[in-house]
Amino acid sequence: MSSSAGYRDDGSSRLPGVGVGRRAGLESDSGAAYDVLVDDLAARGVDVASVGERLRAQRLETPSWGYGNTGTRFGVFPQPGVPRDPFEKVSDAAEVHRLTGVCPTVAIHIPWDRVQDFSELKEHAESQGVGIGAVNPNLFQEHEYRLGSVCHPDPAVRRKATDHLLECIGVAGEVGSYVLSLWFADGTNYAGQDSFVERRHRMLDCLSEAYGAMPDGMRMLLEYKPYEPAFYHTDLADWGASLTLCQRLGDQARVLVDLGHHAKEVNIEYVVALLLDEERLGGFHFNNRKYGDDDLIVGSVNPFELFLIYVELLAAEDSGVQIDYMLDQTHNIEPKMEAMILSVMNLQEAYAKALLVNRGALTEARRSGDVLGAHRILLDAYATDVRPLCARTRGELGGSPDPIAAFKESGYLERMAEERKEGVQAGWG
Ligand code: RM4
Ligand code: MN
Ligand code: MN
Repeated sequence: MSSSAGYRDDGSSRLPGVGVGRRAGLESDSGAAYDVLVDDLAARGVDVASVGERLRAQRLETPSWGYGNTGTRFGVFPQPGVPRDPFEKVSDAAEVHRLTGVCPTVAIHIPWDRVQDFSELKEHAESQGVGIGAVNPNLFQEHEYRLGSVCHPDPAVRRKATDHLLECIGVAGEVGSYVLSLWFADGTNYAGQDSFVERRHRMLDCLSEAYGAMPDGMRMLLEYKPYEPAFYHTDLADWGASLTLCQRLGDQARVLVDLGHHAKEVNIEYVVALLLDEERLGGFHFNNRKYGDDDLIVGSVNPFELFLIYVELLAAEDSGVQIDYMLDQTHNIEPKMEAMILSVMNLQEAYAKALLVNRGALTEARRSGDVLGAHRILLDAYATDVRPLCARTRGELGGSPDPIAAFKESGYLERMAEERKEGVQAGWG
């Protein structure tokens, strides 16, 4: 049997806790790979120190629901060690932060993460070195919401939905969060079922009330999605629907882009640029998809698209716009914490590559109409192996250069599987 090209499997390439055939050094912060990269970047005129500084400032929020059991409508596969309550989910998020150094907050979903005393959850998070981030109201599971929540034809159901939004604003206050992140399952399944415009007006009324109740400094993020669970129309179907509603609500209402929530051929980097130019991009839900809202590991399907999105996002950083970068994934068959760590690494790499784009040369190529010259400037950055730089960054932040290996070696999962073997694991519902 022949070995794959360029690799020898004589055992010398094995790292403890890492699968067979992995090259050593790619996630190492010391050694030749890093030095070669730095030399190469310096020769290309890259200011490596400032790239390092930007990388160290990257922040990514992980979702509490990404640590619990999830699945599809066909089934849910439980995994050993899965948290049983919001406190344990926060502990897992804190472990991801310890290993990567860039995930200091965790998003919560209410009622999935409802606890008796939210100040206790906040204290628990702080004791673990993290904070609570976006608060996500859940307006899609209760039976009253069959025809929608804030768009429901019955005012009593809209009242209930609005009260939940108000409750979540209160929760945000208790946990020290300044982000109310909204996704609505509202929509219809059949043509003629309800009036598009009336539903939109109902939503605007409910959201205006919630918006008015937000304290200073709190932001409302409005996520859109073209279909599912509604199959004929969704009340916030695309970026235009979210943007125009935000414009009606006020400056603290911003659009949230979830990478899984577009029709298949939509140019997401273009949407990002446009929303940034309108100063209305407020949040991101990172994940990846092949077909629908698959919630797979970000960068696993289309890493080039992710890079191009970051190329646009850099403009936001230059203008100082606040964007909350969050992961929104469900790890159905893959180990959850390892999946989260890999996602973070993929985001660090995409960001690092975007930072390497030679902006001056790009502007010049664009001005002179050098179509492929401009394109190749992006390709050059994308083709750079930035893993040693990202590894160095994690180490500098107190995390681990190779966080997946460190996670496996730590025995955390085995300990949790033992500690959490009694009781009911957290999951949807
Ligand atoms: C939705 C959407 C929301 C998330 C729920 C669980 O499709 O992406 O952001 O909160 O799933
Ligand atoms: Mn989402
Ligand atoms: Mn989604």
